[in-house]
Amino acid sequence: MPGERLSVVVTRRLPEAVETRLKELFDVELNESDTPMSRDALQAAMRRADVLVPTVSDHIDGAMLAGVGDRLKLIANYGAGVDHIDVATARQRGIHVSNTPGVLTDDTADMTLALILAVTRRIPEGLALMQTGAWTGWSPTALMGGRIAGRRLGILGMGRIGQAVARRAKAFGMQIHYHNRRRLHKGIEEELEATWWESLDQMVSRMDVISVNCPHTPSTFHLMNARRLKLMKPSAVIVNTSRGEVIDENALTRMLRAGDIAGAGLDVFEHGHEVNPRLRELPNVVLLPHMGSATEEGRAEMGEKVIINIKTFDDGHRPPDLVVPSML
Ligand code: 8YV
Repeated sequence: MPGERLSVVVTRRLPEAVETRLKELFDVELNESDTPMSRDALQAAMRRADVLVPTVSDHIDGAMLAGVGDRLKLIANYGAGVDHIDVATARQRGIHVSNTPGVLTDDTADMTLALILAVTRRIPEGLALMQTGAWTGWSPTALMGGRIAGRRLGILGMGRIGQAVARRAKAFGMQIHYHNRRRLHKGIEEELEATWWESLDQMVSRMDVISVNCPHTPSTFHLMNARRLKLMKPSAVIVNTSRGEVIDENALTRMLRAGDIAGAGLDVFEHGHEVNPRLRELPNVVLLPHMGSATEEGRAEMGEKVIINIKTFDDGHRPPDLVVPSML
């Protein structure tokens, strides 16, 4: 009915300012518990909402979408990655899906460099020494890591975030290489002094650092499988700020334990927050709790994007960050 406010269900607590603005504009139902909603609660919420604002913690598959009725019209994801949503089925059912691209690029790229440095310069080991009081003073041979300047960085997935990683890594003196479905325009390649590898196998076998920056899709699942991980130089390290599913985590753990790969920096895991316990035991592994986009600024801007997408949809237009299956 004209003038009626949209009913919006938000599945997780968002930054306060985002929640306040959402409440000013729409009839908002919040999940107050700050833990993900159960599957049943989520499906029930989707039945009574015009718009759902989910996060990466909500798995919205075809079976779930089949039982949501006709009311839901927009899934305005709070996040860039949409691999937890069956976008094709949503579209078939007339439900739009939008996301928040662009605003978390710099933060995620910063975290990628932080992981590269943390692993290669052994920062957690130094931190542990200080925190336990075990440091006995400077030594010429203690905690020697590897210099990243001059090293070859192979970026797997050269979208917005991959390119932002390349810019930063270039400033650190690294040599930029990449594998991507599509080759970059010549101008960008020249700016980044980036070398394109059509063959991922060949790139992987020649790099000192691999950075995973591609989304998780059916074609990128386990792209870094046991066979490819084995192609890495034993002195090389791998970092992932994208999605855990792109790396075969068990194979990676085995190789790290055996010393076949020198180290890893992981912000994301194959099974959500269930991290392989063996990974936690390894000194050459830096683990972070999916915090690549966790800045005050980034999370606020993600909220603004969600609001713009809902408002534009409410005004009868196509949400600016509409995700269509052909983009995936
Ligand atoms: C977000 C992310 O914080 O946007 C993404 O795809 O992976 C994260 O950095 C998260 O998805 C919030 O839903």
